[in-house]
Amino acid sequence: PAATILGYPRIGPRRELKRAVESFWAGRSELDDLQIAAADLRRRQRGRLVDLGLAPDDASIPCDFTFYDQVLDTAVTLGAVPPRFAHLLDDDGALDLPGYFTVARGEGERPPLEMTKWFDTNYHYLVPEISPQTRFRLSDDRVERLFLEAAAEGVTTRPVVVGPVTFLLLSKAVAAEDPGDGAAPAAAPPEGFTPLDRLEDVLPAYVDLLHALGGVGAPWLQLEEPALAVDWGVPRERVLAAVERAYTVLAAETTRPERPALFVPVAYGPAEDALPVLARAGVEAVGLDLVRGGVPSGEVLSQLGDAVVVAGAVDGRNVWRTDLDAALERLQELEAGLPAGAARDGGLCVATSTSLQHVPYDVGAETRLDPQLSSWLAFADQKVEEVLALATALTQGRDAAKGAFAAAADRRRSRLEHPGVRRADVRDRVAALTDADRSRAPFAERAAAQAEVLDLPPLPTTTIGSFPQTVEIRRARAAYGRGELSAEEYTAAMREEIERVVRLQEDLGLDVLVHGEPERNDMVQYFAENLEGFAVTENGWVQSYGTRCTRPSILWGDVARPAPITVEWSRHAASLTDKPVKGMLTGPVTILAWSFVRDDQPLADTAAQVALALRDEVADLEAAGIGVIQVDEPALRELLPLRAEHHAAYLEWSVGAFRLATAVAAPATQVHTHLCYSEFGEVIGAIDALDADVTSIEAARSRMEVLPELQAAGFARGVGPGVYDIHSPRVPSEEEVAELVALAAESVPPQLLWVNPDCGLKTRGYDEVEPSLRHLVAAAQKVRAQLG
Ligand code: THG
Ligand code: ZN
Repeated sequence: PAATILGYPRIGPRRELKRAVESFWAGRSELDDLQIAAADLRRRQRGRLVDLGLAPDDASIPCDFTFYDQVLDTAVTLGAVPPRFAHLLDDDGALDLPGYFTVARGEGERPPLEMTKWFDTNYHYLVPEISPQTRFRLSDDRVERLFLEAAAEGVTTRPVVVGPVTFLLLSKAVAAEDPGDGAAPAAAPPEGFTPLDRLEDVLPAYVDLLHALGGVGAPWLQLEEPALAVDWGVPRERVLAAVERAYTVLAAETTRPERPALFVPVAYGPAEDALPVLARAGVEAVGLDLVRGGVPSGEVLSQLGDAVVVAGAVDGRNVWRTDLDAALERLQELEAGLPAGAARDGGLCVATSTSLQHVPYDVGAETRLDPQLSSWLAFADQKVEEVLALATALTQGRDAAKGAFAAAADRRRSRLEHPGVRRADVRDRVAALTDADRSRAPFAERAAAQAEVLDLPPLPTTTIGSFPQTVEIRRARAAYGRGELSAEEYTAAMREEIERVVRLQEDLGLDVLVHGEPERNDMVQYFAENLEGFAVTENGWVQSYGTRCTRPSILWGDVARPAPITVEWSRHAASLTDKPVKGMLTGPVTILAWSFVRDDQPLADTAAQVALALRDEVADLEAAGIGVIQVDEPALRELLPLRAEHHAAYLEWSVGAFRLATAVAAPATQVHTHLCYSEFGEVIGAIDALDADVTSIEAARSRMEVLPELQAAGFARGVGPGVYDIHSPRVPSEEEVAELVALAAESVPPQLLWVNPDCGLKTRGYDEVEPSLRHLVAAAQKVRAQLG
């Protein structure tokens, strides 16, 4: 094909798949209803892509549907299901759809596969568990079935599966376990074992898949290898050797029935060294990310032989209209490095840089966006059109697509000239900043001042900020959104909820209270709705994991805070109690990480603007008498660049933005932060550099493993390791919590140790939260007494 996309959103333009799956989970519909809804969604998506102009007959249209996650799908296809779920498999090792959901979500004492970030995106995949004994075999015919379903309707699609090297690199090494002992979660693997050691064993399952697809006449298979764009703990030579071996085996597989041609895209970053290896191994097409990586050198291009080059020229991860002229220039530069006439001969294909799963469906579905802002945006459907315009220009000359190019240029100009995109007031403020604006008094001095004002017991107890978002809260917000509830009525309802939450915390005996955040839909969107320079969407849902979605805000212009955002809510909460109430803000890095961010200036500059807006909020909270202020940065780890060489620069600006937001606080004001996810290793120095007075972190699942690491890194400020896991509905016993608190007290001096849950409570119910917090407070009191 001349034009393609690497993938398309799966959840449905109106989240149809989410609704159908959740309704099946809740027992409100049958498996057949779910299958029908999913097939219907797939049919409409294919129709939409054909209508947009992708060819129906040459495998231009990817077939990347999933009920939950594409990595889980690949694991299930290869039979790599952990032994604790072996009872769900039939005699051929196949898993039915309810069983598939069980692996994704767990069941009773059997934990699900772990979930983790998909590269540096806000998507999360399920981590396959691979042991020295995992038995790989082609165990599922879903890939062929989906191909045949489309073929029956006259559309020749291109199946998409995670490639063998990426599959193994993304997997977690575990110990072999006896399937007989059922519930036991995966234990530590043997010393030195890595999933990549199993390459030879997994390849036959891929070979069988090639045969199966050949058998149904699939002309192409997309084997995704995004992991090649990332540094792993494994030496690069070993990764490249695995690529060479894997694709030599797969490409050599030409026995009857003929296999599909292999298309191996490497998205999410540059991987110049991998492309020649893939071409040499004999794959028919390689894909590269021209947005995150540059045009490969002439030397690399000259080694690609007659492999088709699929150039990801349209950004799959952001929502801005492509600069078509700049993209065309890059494509032409690329073409010039390929054998003569490549584009015309089908040797160069235009594509998106990644799957479009990271962007919403259609700007046209937004009715409330400012029309000028809308005109600057390209969601998935608009990106398909951009890919087609570039392909036309490349093969037939720019004039053949001149309408699209002219429109793109107009839109860029309108964006460049918009007064909100460059505001003198905001820029002057950023330009005047000095190091002093990012520095507070020494920690010891602050700690003394805070101890005097706050008068807290040792091992103070607190929560991370949010309390359960009840049905009533959601209902009130929805009614307010529809205009059925006035602003006064809505505010009154939220103030009442805050009062309830404050009373509850007093009753529980917590030391530092929160207002519970009932007024917030999402910790980023809420701030975006209240800051200038941001827009929010109505239908711009993007899958975060499984059936869960977020609507990333669009950060389009210079950022300013027209009025205080959280102050009245916090002031109200503080007026209801004599205990300290913690003000709650979302940090600048997290606001950027979970939004679509302007692409016309460095992230560092945008972060500084957001930080200044938050700094004003911190100052106003302090002036309103709020003596403890938490600025959450759960996404600090998430934006860490994929390549180690870029880590230092990132940490410099991200930490600087946090400090800019918080350093306005007086020494007596206690600044907290909260970080999610337990993989802190690479950012441990940065956590210290944030210079927060207290840092709460996830630690329960890993049983405080991170604390000795923090100690070793010289961290000597307040720390609140989570003492129970809020991701599970289980209520921990007082003894369990006390044990973890005592364990933490072995690594952290009591005057620095805080007691809190792992994360916010908004996704839980009060029936779990109330007893859990009661046990938490009792456990803290017990350990306090033990420590004397
Ligand atoms: N907010 C934003 N991004 C995030 C998180 C967040 N990214 C990382 C992490 N948290 C992802 N986790 C979740 C958890 C729950 C939901 C989404 C992402 C969720 N979403 C609702 C749903 O899909 O039904 C919709 C929520 C809404 O109405 O806005 O439950 O916290 N920005
Ligand atoms: Zn958290």
